[in-house]
Amino acid sequence: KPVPAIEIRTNSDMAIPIPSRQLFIDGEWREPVRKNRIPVINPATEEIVGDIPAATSEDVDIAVKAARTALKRNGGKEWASASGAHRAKYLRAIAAKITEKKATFAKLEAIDCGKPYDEAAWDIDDVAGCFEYNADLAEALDAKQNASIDLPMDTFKCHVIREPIGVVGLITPWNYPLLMATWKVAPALAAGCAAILKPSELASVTCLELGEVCREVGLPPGVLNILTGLGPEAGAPLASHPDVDKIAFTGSSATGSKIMTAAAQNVKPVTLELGGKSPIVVFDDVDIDKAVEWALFGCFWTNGQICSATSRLILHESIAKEFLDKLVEWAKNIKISDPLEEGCRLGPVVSGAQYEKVLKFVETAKREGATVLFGGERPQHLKKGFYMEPAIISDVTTSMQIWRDEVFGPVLCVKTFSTEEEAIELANDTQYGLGSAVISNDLERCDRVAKAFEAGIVWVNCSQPCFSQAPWGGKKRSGFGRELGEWGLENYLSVKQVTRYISNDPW
Ligand code: TXE
Repeated sequence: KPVPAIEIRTNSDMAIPIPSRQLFIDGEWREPVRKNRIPVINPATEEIVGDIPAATSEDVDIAVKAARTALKRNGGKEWASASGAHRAKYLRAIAAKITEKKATFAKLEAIDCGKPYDEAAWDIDDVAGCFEYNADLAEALDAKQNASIDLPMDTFKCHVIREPIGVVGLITPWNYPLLMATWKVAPALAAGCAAILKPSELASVTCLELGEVCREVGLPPGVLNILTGLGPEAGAPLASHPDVDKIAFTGSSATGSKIMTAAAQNVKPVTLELGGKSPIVVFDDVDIDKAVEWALFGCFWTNGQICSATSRLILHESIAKEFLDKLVEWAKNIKISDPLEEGCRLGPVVSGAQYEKVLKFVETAKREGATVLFGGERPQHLKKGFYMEPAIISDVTTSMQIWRDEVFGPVLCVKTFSTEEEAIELANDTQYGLGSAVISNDLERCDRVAKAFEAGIVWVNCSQPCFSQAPWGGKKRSGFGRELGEWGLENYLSVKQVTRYISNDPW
């Protein structure tokens, strides 16, 4: 369904050059020690449109030192032990600058990762909102300091101090480049930590621009350092660095497992937001048009490249035919184009490698006996770029790869059910546990199903909405820990009890 366009535009006046940047360390732009760079490829054209610096372990060492110094400077008064209200001013200034540059950020995001411009613009609003929300949390933190604890003995008094956990490493993916970084950077800074952000090598451009924003608002040097580079060369040394106090990661389960192993070497805490294979259960009492719309949105939003994409449609058998006919009809009408083109709803997949991977998933599904109702191929009108028609796949069994594994692309697989119990069993038939959705007019049933879902997030009569205030994270192989809301801030705080003996009697 059409959504209001943000601005009238043509493709030609939208394309902008990729700024040439270095690593952002200690408040300055610095060339990487080994001087290497990684090309930036526009997935819509397959052309190289710029490059980003490639950090290695030497740069990680320099950035970690800068972050540690930032925490200690002026006895910590400048940042770590300053009031939350002081830090909130910087977060608000960052939010304001990003809003001011919204169109530029959105264009860069669209060119870098293939996200439709309108979606990218909404992401940038969310980025600014997340900085604002964490500014509120930083201010509220001041009132929570020195809270006293009731003890069973009046010869002792106890209070609790909430301190920043220290230097944190933040490793992020390419699907929501700046937003995923913000989910980590904003609470880390609100808590008083100093951070090293390592965005994905596939989409780092807007994260580097965040460095420029930090410079413009005068964020104290070393509080946020941004190291672009390859996973094994820049991410791995950050995850295993002995002077990093915590790692927060969003990405694949395989890399998450490596990061957990590396963090274990130094006994440091990790939060992991990993993959998903989220279900959307549709009962037979629904308004079919509305449910079709949520099913499409839930799986094809951001080209299906969302960890929480509801990519398994579990459909009541009595409405299956009508529902699928409509779903296919609507999927055919989704506008696939250059992300900068007006009205684009589906852009290209992020990279050549990811494109090949997604096409192979569809091939394997066919080979295993599933039926492709629509899509899964290059649209005829687009000769270049990593484009694919959204795929809808039925006749799926629970042993097929398409049912079991995360695709991370525009591919929806469908199974039917007849009873509520069967629907729940199918929904939970996955190693993952991130998102889940139920669509029904019977709200009591929705409540029952929501409780039965083995997932960290449940959507009722919708799919994918996400708010800075509400906790986000998974169960099972989708990881652990919660981002966003007050839970997100807790990740970056360490709690210290101070207990004083107040009696004059000797112990
Ligand atoms: O992910 P990685 P990739 C899934 C999706 C995709 C697959 C691979 O299915 O096809 O993962 O994508 C950094 N130590 N998701 O290769 O490797 C890396 O540089 C430390 C789902 O892009 O997980 C990047 O910054 N860091 C996912 C980040 O980890 C390392 C989103 C994520 O990359 C590292 C993205 C290492 N050894 C992909 N190796 C989601 N669930 O949101 C890589 N990195």
